[in-house]
Order: sequence, then structure tokens, then C-alpha cells
Amino acid sequence: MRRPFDLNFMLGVAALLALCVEPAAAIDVKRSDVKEQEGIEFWTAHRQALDQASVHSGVAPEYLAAILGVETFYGRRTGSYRVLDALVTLSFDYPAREKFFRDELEQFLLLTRDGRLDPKTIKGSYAGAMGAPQFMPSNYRRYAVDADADGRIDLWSDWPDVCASVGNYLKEHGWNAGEPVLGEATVPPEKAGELDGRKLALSETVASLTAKGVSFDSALPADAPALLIAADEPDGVHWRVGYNNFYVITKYNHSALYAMAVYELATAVKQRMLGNDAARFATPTSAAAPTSVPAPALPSTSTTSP
Ligand SMILES: [Ca+2]
Repeated sequence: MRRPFDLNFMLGVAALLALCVEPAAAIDVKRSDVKEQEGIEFWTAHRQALDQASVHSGVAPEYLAAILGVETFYGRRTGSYRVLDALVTLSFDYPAREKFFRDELEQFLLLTRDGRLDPKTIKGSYAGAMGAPQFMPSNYRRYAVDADADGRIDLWSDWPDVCASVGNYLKEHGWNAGEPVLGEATVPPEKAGELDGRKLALSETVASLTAKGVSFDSALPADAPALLIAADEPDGVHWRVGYNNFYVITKYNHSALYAMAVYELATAVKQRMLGNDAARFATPTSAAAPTSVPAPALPSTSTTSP
């Protein structure tokens, strides 16, 4: 029997408690760091698929990768529910949205019929979202693309299809190639109470926000659509301005927080990729004679599933 104050036992409990009370912020930082690193690995492994999807859609590759990172950890967590079970359950036991889920159930059955798939074997989220990009059946049928022309659209492991489908979805929802997504802004304290930073609509423009006292840098024209975002952070409210492409990301998931997470992951992964590429090009002699040293080719790897 263990003694009431066994030292080793108490130290063990203390160590366990220390693990349990690790600040949430520290855990978030670790998670985001892992997600950024995995973003680099994903981009490196699927560079060709991302580049091709980017060319066709106009969506920068870091946004395609970031959406896959946020949705499913780059295709690793695509859901373990049978989609048929999920959609049947929600169609008949969830009155608030039964119409939506019955339509999705119909689309799912049509999808499996057209693709000659067994509806009983397909797995997805508890809501019936499928594959690395988590497309609902209607979106799968409408926006998914057979990018490698192998005669089937596979959003689980055919990476050209996955990347092209995300790009096609964003393009079809109005993505403008080359335009910014989000920028930092400042608001004078006396104006903060008059401004609405919680509305998810492109109801402002660059000029109208500037006229209301919002300060931000933007290369977009004065009449470019914009929206103001009041983001709650641990140290208070941070103001940001979202543009058309930010709004398009919320068409993927109707949430400003979601779109900000995609923006932040995309930005971080791109910065790391640029750093990695710069390191690849750098050699001990390149600083002294940059034109005399041939740069190594960037990796162009298989676009098939690992
Ligand atoms: Ca394909």
C-alpha cells in the first residue's frame, strides 16, 4: 500500500499537474508551429500540384496549402464517420437543418453513383464533409476538379485534384489574383465605439473606412470593397481590414476567425518557404560573387500521395 505522503508519488502528481496547467497560449503556439512546419513539408512534397492549381485559379499556393492545413492538417485528418450515416442522421434527427442535410444526402448519393463509388465505405466529418479540403457533397459535385485527367476526382489522395479543387472553389467564389487578403489597421480610441468590426460583409470600401478614421496601408484603389474586423486577442482588440479575398475565404467557412487563421498560416508558411529557398540558394561564395555560382534547382517532387 502506498504511504500517504510518498515523496515520489507526490512529485509524480506535481509533474502531472504542471503538464495539465500548461498555458493554453503556449499550447496554441506549439500547435501553430507544428502546423507551419508541416505546411513547409506539404508545400515541398506537392509543389507541382500547388503551382499548377495556383496558375489555373489565381490563388497563391500558400492559401491553398493553408486551407488544407486548417481543414485537415494537410489531409491527415479527413474524418472517420461514415458519410452516409452522418448525412442520414442529420437529415432525419436534426430538424433545424434537415432540408440542408437532405439535399446533401441526395448529392452524396448522386456523387457515388456518378463516380461508381460504394456509399457505405466513404468516410468524412460528423457533418459529411469529405477529403483533404472537406467538401460537402454538393460542393464536391460542383467545384471539384480532375486536374490530372485520370478519369476520377479523388479529394483524399490525388493531390493535383485536391489543390485544383480548392483553387477552383475560391476562384468561383470571386478570388481576385494578386490582391491582398488582410491588413493591420489602427483606430483612434474616440472612434472605436462608433465602428462595427463584427459584421461579415463587404459593406465598406478603402475610402469609406479611411473617412471613418481607420488608418491602414493598402495598394488597392479607393473604391475597393473592404470590411473592418475587430479581433479579440489576449491583450485587447486588434483592428484589421479585410479585402475581397478575405471575404472569399469566409465562403469556405463562414467565420472571420477562420479566415484570419488561414491568412496567418498562409503568411507564416510563405515566410518560412522563402527563408528555406533563400538558404538553398546561398553558398559560401555566392555573397562575394553571386552571378558566378549556379543556383541549385528547386525541388520538384512527385504529386502523388505519399
Ligand atoms: Ca484525378
